[in-house]
Amino acid sequence: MPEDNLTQNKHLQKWIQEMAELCQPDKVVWVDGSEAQLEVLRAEAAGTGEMIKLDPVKHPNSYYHRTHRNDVARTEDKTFICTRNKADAGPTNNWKSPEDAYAEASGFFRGSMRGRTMYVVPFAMGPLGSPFRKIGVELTDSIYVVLNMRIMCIIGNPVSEELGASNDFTRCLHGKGTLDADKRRILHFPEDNTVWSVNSGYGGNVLLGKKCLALRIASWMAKQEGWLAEHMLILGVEDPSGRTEYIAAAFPSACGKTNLAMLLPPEGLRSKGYKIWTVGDDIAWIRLDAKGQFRAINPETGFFGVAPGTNIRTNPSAVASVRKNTIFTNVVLGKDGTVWWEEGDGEPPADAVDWLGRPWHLGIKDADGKPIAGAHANSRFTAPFNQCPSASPHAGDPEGVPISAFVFGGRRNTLAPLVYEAFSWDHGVFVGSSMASERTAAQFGKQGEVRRDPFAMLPFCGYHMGRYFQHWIDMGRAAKTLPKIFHVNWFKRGQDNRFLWPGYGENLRVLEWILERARGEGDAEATPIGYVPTPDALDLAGLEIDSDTMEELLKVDVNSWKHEADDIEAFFATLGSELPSELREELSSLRTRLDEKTAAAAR
Ligand code: GTP
Ligand code: SPV
Ligand code: MN
Repeated sequence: MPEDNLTQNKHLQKWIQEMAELCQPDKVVWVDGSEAQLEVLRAEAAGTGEMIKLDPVKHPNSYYHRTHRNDVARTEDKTFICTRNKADAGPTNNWKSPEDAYAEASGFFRGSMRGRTMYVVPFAMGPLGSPFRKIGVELTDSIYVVLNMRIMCIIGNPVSEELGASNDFTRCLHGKGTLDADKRRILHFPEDNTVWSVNSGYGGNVLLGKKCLALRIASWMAKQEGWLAEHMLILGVEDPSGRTEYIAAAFPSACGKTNLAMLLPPEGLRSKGYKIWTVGDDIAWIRLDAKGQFRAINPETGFFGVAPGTNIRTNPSAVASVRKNTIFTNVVLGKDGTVWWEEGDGEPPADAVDWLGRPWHLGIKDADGKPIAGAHANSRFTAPFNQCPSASPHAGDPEGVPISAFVFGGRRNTLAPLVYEAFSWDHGVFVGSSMASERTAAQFGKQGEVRRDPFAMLPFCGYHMGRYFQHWIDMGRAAKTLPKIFHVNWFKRGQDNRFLWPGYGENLRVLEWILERARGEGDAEATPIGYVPTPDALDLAGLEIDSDTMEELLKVDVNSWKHEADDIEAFFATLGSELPSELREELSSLRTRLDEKTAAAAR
């Protein structure tokens, strides 16, 4: 049973006591964050098989972990916003009343930690002492969670010291339970500053500082307190003159945030002298400073990145980041203590097991003759931020970095051009609000299906989406310097189903144009959907791409966009009277511009 002297904080003491009475752990252990204690936990997890220690030479201080086969991605249908009024969660969220949610989940938690240890993990999102910083405490029965939290945020005594006697912390309770998928619940109580997660062991469901606190709870706080909590990467582009400008970009899960944040300039542009600085790869907290300028921090201290597709050509910085002190989840494991994944570097280990623990080799096929992937498509690495060669020296700045441009993007086979610029702030908010993308392996559901994912926040906005759009409009009114807003699509495909754009490092060519436009330079043509680069506006030096492909990439097909406008209208209709009138007007202006284009073509 809990020891009384875990903490002097009365609020924390009382809550730990209550949760321990509910879950009935054999022991309650305070995680102080020290290396000595973490070593004990690593050894314990390696002893029970919860984690497998990898080859200490090839992967120093690194571990392998496998989640349950039914527990490999976020489960949006088991994720709820629990507010007293259903309307506050809005139509895009699953809702439960707080009473029902607590009652049901208490049943799942009751006695679930018998024979287990409950770890108390104080954690901070954002630099200690920063005006952005929020504190949480996660109670969990998983060492895997503790070790991941250690990489993803600041944990332990420095955090509890900063918390002091305050009651201002997010109460996060996680239990593995039985991993029964039907009884899995990821519950958010923004009115109580509380998160409960039960019957899961997968990243986004259990590292409660990440999507649960830093997006769902934080977006609620941000609305009240006048700031923004966004599913955005942050990167700095240092140009040949030595000037660094920062971009914040929202793409849905598994749509390229980590890759863009760590971009390595392609040869043609490197010789010009560009350098990219990584500030964050998944979450941005954004505030207006005293001068009315948007500034952003990355509240995390690590990467929880998609493994498949990561290799020395696509993302050398990620490869360097996972060299040591890394946890690999659901990838291929070699008997020699190495790991591998599809489209990774080198050959897979000769004697290997797949993410399900079955003997596996490259080319192995299932009963229907389909190749079996060794790593799950949503297998991940957890790696410390400061191991990234492009880590920005300003990533830990307590005041954040100034943002010059916001970028939205999705995974669209067709329709959306490589890049376009919004006409104004409100039009940019419209572009963000009407984003859509194909579903990926990062969430359960039909893969490839196009769905609306406004601001890449559909699974992460902790309140009514219509009010969230209004908040973006209001933030623009409060700002004195307005960043320009852009939309990108790296994923347009040709007739042969191949990607038209090479992507990855070559995306810098698009960022260069974005920053030129943000400064009021760069050539563009007005189209019904926004400004698109003129044929010569992008620097394509050293890139082999023919003009037909570029034309296809930058094309705005008026008829297809008319269908898109209908689809946007149908989505907007689900928000009812909470849809800001500004966005209704933007939709109608888009339609007018499309009709004018048709009329002009007919003349
Ligand atoms: P989350 O961590 O789920 O939020 O994902 P993310 O947005 O950080 O996506 P990530 O960078 O991990 O990329 C996901 C997948 O998209 C990987 O398989 C990448 O290889 C692929 N990808 C990333 N950038 C590009 C690109 O520019 N072009 C193409 N074709 N694929 C890309
Ligand atoms: C995402 O799905 O957007 C991720 C991974 O970044 S998770 O932490 O599982 O949400
Ligand atoms: Mn993400």
